Amino acid sequence: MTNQTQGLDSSMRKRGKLKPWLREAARQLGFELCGIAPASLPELDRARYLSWLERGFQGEMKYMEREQRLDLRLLLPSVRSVICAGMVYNTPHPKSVECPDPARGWISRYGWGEDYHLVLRERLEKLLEGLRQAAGPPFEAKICVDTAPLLERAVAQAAGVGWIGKNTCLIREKAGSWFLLGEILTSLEIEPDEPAPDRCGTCRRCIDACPTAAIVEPYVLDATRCISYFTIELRGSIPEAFRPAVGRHLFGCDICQDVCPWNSKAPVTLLPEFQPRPIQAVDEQRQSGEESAVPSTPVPSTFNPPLEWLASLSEEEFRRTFRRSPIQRARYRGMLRNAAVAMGNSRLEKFRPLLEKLAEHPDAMVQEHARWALEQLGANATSAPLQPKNAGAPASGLD
Ligand code: B12
Ligand code: SF4
Ligand code: SF4
Repeated sequence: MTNQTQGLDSSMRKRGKLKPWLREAARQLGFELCGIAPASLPELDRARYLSWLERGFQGEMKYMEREQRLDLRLLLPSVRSVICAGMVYNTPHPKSVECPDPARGWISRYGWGEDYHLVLRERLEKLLEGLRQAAGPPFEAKICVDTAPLLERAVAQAAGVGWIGKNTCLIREKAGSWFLLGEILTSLEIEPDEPAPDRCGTCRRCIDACPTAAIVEPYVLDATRCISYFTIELRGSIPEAFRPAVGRHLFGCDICQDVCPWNSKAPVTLLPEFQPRPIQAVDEQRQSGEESAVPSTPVPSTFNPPLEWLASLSEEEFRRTFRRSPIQRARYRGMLRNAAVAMGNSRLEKFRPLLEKLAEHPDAMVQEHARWALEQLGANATSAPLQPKNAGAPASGLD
């Protein structure tokens, strides 16, 4: 924030200028989007969330069952307003649907760089610091980024930041959906913004493109079918029926956003935090001339990396490479599991030695996925790789 915005006088609130100040301060801190929501959630969102839980769509994500999500006062008893901020993480790199090479794996766009929880929180702390100076009398506040029990998209929609699309992502005209959300709950009374209207219209591209038919109805996502859930949240085995449809995804999935027309001209960020990170572990190995099963092709970054690179990382290299990265969440064994599935789906014989090695891994889950992958090579070694669309997934709930 510049000195100009920091040095606001304490009568700012009375003059009704707090909101424009907030938007400008947020923008200077890198939040392209900012809006104010009232402290209570719309009734419809509450009902939809409860119905989602009743249908068991949270799967193993037990943290989703904490009903504090319905009452912001349980997070901050004095809450009167929520400042919702969105930060674009899109970069000029191609989309997953434009990168068909089966020998490379897809790490979802938000996973290329720094952990967004840290990036957003650090900046929200600065915003709050500025707000304390600008708003006058002391007030209470709490910062949330993703992990707090809060329905972030419902709150952001109420704050006019965007609308919840049929793919369940928050979308905004011109900005698309490649942005992440963070909030400041505050005891300050700030005039709320108008909720953003739904602009999905008759489009259903995301529903049709989802490889696992996880968007079971427009605006309703069964997380237990979503590749993002399988590759990041699930700690155990990926259900066999879904493995072919997981394709070459290593961490998360971007397909339902890649195909969204509102993302066709989405803005990009220059923030270094969101750019793909170089794969240092491999570079270091190369420089030191260490023998390893790393690929012979160049491995510049986390953008669309060769599968054998990930499958060859030691646990220590994994930790070093993904320090301060959201990929840590999937854990080492989870990423090996995902790499095995992707290598199996590639049907490429060149992965056989690596898969045989993973089939001997001390972790039983990694072993089992590697054995499954070897069967895929054996079953149809000469055929073309599976296409992502509904490949081998159980019947869709949409038909
Ligand atoms: C659990 C979770 C997941 C789960 C479940 C996702 C889900 N859709 O529920 C999994 C692991 C699958 C996941 C995946 C992803 N996630 Co996530 N995730 C969350 C988390 C922690 C909670 C989401 C939640 O509350 N789900 C519960 C359901 C009920 O909520 P909902 O889907 O928003 O449901 C609303 C609407 O669908 C609507 N609705 C329901 N029925 C109906 C019917 C009609 C007719 C209408 C109009 C509306 C409607 O009302 C519901 C309540 O408001 C949030 C952070 C947070 N604390 O909120 C991040 C969050 C939603 N995730 C985020 C991201 C980036 C992703 C991924 C893109 C990551 C990736 N590339 O893999 C994918 C996107 C997948 C997708 N299509 O949603 C961002 C989304 C940013 C944005 N612009 O929307 C969030 C907000 C994190 C953040 N702080 O930025 N995620
Ligand atoms: S599997 Fe991929 S396309 Fe389908 S809902 Fe999940 S993130 Fe979207
Ligand atoms: S692809 Fe179409 S239906 Fe899906 S979220 Fe985007 S605009 Fe809405």
